[in-house]
Amino acid sequence: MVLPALALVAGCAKPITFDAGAIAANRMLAGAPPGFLLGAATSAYQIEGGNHNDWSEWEKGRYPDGTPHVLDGTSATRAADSWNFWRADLSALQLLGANVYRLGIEWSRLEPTEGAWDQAAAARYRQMFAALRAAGITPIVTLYHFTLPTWVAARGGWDWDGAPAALAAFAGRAGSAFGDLVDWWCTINEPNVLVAKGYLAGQWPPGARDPHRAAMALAALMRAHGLMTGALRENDRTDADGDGRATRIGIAQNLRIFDPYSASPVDGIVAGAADDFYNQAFLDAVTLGRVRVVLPGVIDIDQPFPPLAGSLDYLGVNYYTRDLVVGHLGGPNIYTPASAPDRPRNDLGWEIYPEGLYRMLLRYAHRGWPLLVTENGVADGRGVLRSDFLRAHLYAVDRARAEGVEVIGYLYWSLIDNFEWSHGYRGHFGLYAIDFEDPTLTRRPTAAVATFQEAARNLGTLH
Ligand code: IFM
Repeated sequence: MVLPALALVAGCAKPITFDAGAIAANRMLAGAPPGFLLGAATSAYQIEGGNHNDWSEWEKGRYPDGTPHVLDGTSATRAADSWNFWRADLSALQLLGANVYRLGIEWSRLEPTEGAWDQAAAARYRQMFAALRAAGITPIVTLYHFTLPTWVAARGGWDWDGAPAALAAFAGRAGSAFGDLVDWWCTINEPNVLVAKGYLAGQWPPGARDPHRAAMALAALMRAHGLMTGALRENDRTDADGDGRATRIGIAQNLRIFDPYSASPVDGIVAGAADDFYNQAFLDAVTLGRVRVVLPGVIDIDQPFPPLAGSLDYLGVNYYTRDLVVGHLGGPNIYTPASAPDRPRNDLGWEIYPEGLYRMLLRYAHRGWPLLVTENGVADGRGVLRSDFLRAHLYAVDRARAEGVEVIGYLYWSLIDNFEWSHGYRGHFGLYAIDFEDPTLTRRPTAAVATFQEAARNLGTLH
């Protein structure tokens, strides 16, 4: 009874279920146009090692009950050491047949104190971008992926009203320093996740559980994105790839399906509210050119903010899973996620639901932005789920494209195993596995590399 009820409340006549035979028969990306972006993604802090910021401080801390902020008390001190092993990452991309790589630059490394600029670090990033381009791999550079320099955190992080301007100044500097090598920029990674984890769940810095602060932080991130776009457009005037455009700017928005668990109105209302705050608020702000965050009974922010209007050249879609929502109208949590019967789960317990990617691509089609899947992946330490996961999610992309959705690329998360925030080294998302106990940190291809290569051959980026 649960699933039909679910479909009814979700407003679809029939639940969408992919057919295993159709997925197996699909020639992944065979119909994608030339120029389709196929590659993988990482973030600076999760792979580089050697960074000092609000997260490295958070890692040292514990909750009041004594448990460490990061499972097993691990840290990203060395991570995958990509600061030194970046050439191994480049080889891994080449073996895949990737034509694009989304990677981050670390704000705290480049601007360790306010207004400073680390020339040696900038030179290393330039070396990486130049090597990628020489290998025919387009860099997509993320400017802010969850970590703040300690000087920003000391002023209050996203509670500091100077934070949006400070991040925009960094974006402008990055635009001038790297713009001759980089056209594709991602301003902010998953503002909604940052707010949910850092300001509602208390699991990431600054460790708050405060809906009012959460809404204010989301509003600050909206302002930051608008200002960053302006700064990038002003400071990066060089068309690095000769396609007539000096910048392509997007955000990477985590999109999660919130389906009501049952036909109970409470599940439906709460699923809708979660969807509004998590999936929709940031994108509405961009569409309307207004900083707008509404949490009924908590806060109602609605102010014009012209820099947001027209600030997206593409929408980055980070898609992983769905939550089946059992809603609560009182108590500390507005919902508890229920288990979907008979669906596989990844190592972190997330439902594997490729139909959700298809649903999201359809939902965000025709909003004025081409869609780029900037992250999609599975935590799978045993390497038994990833190939099928990739095949099924590329089927979702192909099917959406066949129905007229402008999907311009797909990036698997992650290129290599990395530091998975509060899960430490327990979330093995990599197409290449790393044994973090092994001093060589060798990148070892998982079985999914062959599946990725199959897609790359169909696309024509691997011969
Ligand atoms: O590792 C994260 C990444 O930093 C942001 N998107 C989701 C990934 C998997 O949890």
